[in-house]
Amino acid sequence: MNEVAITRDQLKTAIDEALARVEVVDMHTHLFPAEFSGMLLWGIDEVLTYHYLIAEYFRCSQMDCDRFFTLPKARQAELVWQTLFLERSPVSEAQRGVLTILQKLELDVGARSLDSYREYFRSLKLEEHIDNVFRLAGVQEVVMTNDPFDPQERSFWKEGAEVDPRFRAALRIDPLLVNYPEAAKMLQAEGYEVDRDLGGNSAAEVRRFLKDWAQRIRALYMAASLPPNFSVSDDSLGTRVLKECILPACAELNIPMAMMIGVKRQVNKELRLAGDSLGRAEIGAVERLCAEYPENKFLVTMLSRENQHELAIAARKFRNLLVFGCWWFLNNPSLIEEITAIRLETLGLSFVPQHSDARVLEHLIYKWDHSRGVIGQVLLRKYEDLLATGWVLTEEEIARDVAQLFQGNFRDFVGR
Ligand code: HDL
Ligand code: ZN
Repeated sequence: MNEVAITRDQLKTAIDEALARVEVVDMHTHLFPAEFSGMLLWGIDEVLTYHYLIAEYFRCSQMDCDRFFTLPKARQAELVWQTLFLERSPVSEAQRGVLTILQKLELDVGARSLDSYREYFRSLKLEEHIDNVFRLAGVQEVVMTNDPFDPQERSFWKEGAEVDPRFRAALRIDPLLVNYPEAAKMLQAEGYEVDRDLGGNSAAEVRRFLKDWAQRIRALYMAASLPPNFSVSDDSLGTRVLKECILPACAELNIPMAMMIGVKRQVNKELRLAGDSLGRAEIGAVERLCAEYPENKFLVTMLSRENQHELAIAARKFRNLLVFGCWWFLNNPSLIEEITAIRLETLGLSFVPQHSDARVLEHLIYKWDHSRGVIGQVLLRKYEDLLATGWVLTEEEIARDVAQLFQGNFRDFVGR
């Protein structure tokens, strides 16, 4: 080994530099390229009306929810800014994220001037802004959430939209799993001979639908979010669709199935997109799928803190299982730190530490800045433990490890 060994007091700089240099593959977002006109959310008013902030706004406001959502987006943003930033210190992760975005865009955070921030965003050309945001966030590629059940998105793909190569696709198919009879109506309308009971030739036709769309959008994986009571030991329609349609199609295409488990949809319908919550799920469902379908690859993230240790242990048992991200309500410094330490201690470097779940373009800036900081601290502790044994480390090896975590593991697993 001809590289220079680094000392304990050089570790932090080496890790920080490796994290700053690595170009992340962000494997789950809700972003779209500029050509999907109108579907990409960006700018300060979209940042301020992110559903994470809407939930926090209603904790501090007695405004009627329905009335709030009838207001123009700009007015909603002003109410959030006034309530969560001017009337109280913005200490929550989502609130702090807004300020990190402004700071990294070199705006005057101390001025607290929404008008001046709006003036900056009005001056931008979207294509240049996308380049700048990817650069600031250190992101090479993002994977979208592409919903074939969304008429607007369906028409884009059917028109053969040329897609910015930085935006990769994932086929999102929740309705097939959580409400197959309803999903079947759309498939029928699209010319697939399925019936609402998955009888006759329906399973083959659902597989054809999945393969058609996965190939049309060049999906890196298929994905679905699943409830806390997700189970595969029943013969429900959802389980049959998973076992007879989705997994065979994924195996044939050699792409993973991503399962995002533990979401409790719409516990408070008044909050709309902000109305979802979480629950602890049953890890046995993940274990049974990985064991019974060794020819399939599973990307799994779970929403409950209580599921994290057992998910890491499940990944120790099945190499066709790749654990990813600190999803949604777990995407907070205290939990990223705890979860990343569990994963490094049980899985070494064989996991994907984070995805942004960015819904608004500028989220890439704050979510990756904050996560790099926390993950870097955990890596520092682990490398310090290594050096304490007399092990020798080089900067090149740290850069190799960081690239594996933030790019390589995902790319190797999806085979792209
Ligand atoms: O189902 C999902 O993909 C979740 O990430 C939801 O979109 C959720 O609303 C979200 O944006 N979480 O960050
Ligand atoms: Zn998401």
